[in-house]
Amino acid sequence: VEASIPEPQRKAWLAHQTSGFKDKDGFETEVVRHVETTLARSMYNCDEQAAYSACSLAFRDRLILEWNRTQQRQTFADSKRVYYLSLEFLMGRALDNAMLNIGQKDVAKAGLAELGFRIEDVIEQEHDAALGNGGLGRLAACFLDSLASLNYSAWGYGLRYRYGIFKQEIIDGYQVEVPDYWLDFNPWEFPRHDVTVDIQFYGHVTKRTDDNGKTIATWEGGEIVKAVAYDVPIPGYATPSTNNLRLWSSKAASGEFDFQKFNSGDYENSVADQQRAETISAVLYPNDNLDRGKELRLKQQYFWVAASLYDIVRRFKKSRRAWKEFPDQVAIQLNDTHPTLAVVELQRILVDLEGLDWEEAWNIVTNTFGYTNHTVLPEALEKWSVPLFQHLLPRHLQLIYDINLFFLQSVERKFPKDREMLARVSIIEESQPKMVRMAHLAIVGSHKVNGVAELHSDLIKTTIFKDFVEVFGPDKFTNVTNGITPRRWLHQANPRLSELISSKTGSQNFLKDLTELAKIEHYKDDKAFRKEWAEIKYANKVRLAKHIKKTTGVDVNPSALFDVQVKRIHEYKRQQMNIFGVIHRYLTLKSLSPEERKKFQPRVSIFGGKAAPGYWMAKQIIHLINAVGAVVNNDKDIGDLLKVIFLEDYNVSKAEMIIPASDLSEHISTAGTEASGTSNMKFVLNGGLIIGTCDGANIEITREIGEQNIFLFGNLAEDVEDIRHNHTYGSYTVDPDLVKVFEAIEKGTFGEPNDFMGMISAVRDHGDFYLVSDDFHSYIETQELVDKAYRDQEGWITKSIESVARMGFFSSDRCINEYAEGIWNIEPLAVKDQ
Ligand code: CGF
Ligand code: PLP
Repeated sequence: VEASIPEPQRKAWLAHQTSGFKDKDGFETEVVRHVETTLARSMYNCDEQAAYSACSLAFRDRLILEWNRTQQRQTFADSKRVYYLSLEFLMGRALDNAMLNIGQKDVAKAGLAELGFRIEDVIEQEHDAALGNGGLGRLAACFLDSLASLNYSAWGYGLRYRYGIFKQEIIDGYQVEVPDYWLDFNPWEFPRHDVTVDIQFYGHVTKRTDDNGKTIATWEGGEIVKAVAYDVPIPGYATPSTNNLRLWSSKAASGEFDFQKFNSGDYENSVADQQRAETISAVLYPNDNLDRGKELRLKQQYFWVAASLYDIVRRFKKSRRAWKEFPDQVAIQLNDTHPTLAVVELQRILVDLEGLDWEEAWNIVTNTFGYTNHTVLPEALEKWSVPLFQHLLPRHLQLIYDINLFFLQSVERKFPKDREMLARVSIIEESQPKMVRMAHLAIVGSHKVNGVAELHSDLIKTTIFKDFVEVFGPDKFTNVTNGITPRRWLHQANPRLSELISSKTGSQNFLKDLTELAKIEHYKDDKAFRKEWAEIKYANKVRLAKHIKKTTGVDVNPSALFDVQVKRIHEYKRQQMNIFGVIHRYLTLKSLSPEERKKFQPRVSIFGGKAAPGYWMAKQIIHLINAVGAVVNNDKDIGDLLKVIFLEDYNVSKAEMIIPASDLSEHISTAGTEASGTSNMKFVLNGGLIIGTCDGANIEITREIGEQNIFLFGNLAEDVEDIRHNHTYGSYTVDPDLVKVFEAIEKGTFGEPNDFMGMISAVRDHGDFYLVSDDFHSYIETQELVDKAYRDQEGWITKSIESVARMGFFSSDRCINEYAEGIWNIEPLAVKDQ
């Protein structure tokens, strides 16, 4: 790298390489410098917000040096890069993570203390970067952490939404959505006004034949929008590697605004172009596991994919290699079907712009892409109407038809005369209007397709993608079980537990190789170790109890069992079953004498999560939880025996506080519906036990930690279809305990019953699609087993320690290494300590 710096600049460059703070005093100097110059404030009026900003800038300076070096190292190595395309990156806060990954949190803590600040208060100033809905976006964020920590040459590509997922307020028990404007001051992004790409929409296609008889298609007309790059440095843990997340922001191509219109008095329209362009990256669609088919969403997808591919291709072309080497240099992973247009866009670049033959281009395309499926829910599988495509992306629609034609011809050769097979696998659905099936396009355009947990990967092969297994053979389909980064989800979220673990494993190496957790199992009978283990959990619960008091006004007893279900609100995740169970518990307690009640295990039922703004049933569930809380929490007969809490605005930074404080967490989806789940892994890694169904990664968690350490219940995925069939065609009765719960709601125990009738009739009158009634008895019984197990505190601690010790498999490092070996064919880049 050094040799590449021109002679006149080398001396200054070398001096600069050693700048940045090295110790506490140096850190303080940097903070003061940033307060006084970058922020143009004085230390006299430096509040916590300014301290946060200056501290972030001091760390950012360090990161950016490493980021530059990393990019240069990767360019010089000229080896294969992986590009992770995700429409969501749920990053959370950056400062704490940067301090820990760089290994300078202690320095910052001491420095801030000398300047008169508590580091916790400074960290709290940061606004979450919430560019995602839930599990899928957070998985992408964990992957970025692992890619950098493992020294892979990797870039993330996403959209820079001006508004991330909405902020949730609970008013009178109802969810209210408030816009999340998070960009006021964001020290973690670098605008790259020099890196812009023109993106075309609409227009028409003309075709002509060249001198060699080849058809040349040209996409003309329409409108152009500018994509501007914003770069976010991603620090690896305990390595200098600092990767890049590039987010695109949309801007009008035609400059600021139309002066002519302005001068002629047409004020509104003078800014219309600009506003229309900026709308593209304005807001994240707030649906999790639901496709709504809105035009603006398709615009977002193409805008982001086209800008990213332009960037990737430009980088490849600098190496002056032959096109056929593209897949040796570039791997692109499609996170769900959202970026599937990239398949078509690359084919367009190669055929229309670079003049390659169709076959050669298509070989390059299919060897470049991999596709990750995250759901089997039909309402989440993306489809776009053909007329919409025709209007917005006319050339891409033609290419899709060509891709489909060649694909169907190959299918026909393999399955002659099987018309139905052709209709089933076709990329075009012959409906009214016709639809483009994005998952089919993603499968046809990729060399590997993976699910995100074993059960899920099996299910996609036997259900939604069954025909494709016959067409392509089973080897194209594989599994990579999800993982989580132990840096954020253990070391950062639960520092005391991390420290206790390192005191027994002998180092912090378990944060790089999570299987080293196994060593703590030797200490599971060690009295002092167990005592500290329990104390840490209790302290985390005290902290959460304070937060509950502050935000809801309710006092909860930290000695009670904390039972937590935090995740997006969705019928398939079955928060309704949980709250029905809570009502059952309440009714049981009310029916007992005060003496009998005392034998009951006190519980705090904690819920959190956002409902998509248009998801009526999910909003009703939130309302019922709050309505039950309002009654139960004020019932003098009940006292500390049961509290029901809804925590507002669940997000990554709240998750970091809530997860370490749980005794029991609920992962109770209808079997076969939750592809994996990742919060289940986070809870167990923090010493909480799980009550769950045999679904998603719960199954592999059970295999790793042992059946004795998890509370499984409910019907199995393989039986769900038959049970549903029986609901419709056989005899169907609601579970008697659940009937009593419904009666209590209908009597008005929790306020106006009509407010909750949707939830009741879904179970009672509309076929109970999610099997709430079928699983209710088993759920209630298993909750009783939980109470019993929790009363044996010593037994509980043993389960907790054993579980954590056996969680090594669930690191996102393992997961990323599996992608690297099995899908991307890429190796880490050696990094010499500099
Ligand atoms: O992806 C999900 C989550 N809702 O974001 N899917 N989508 N789409 C799945 O439902 C989760 O089960 C999974 O853990 C997550 C990440 O793969
Ligand atoms: N939302 C947030 C804020 C999270 O932190 C997580 C995971 O930790 C999720 C959603 C995903 O949760 P689950 O896997 O339970 O769906």
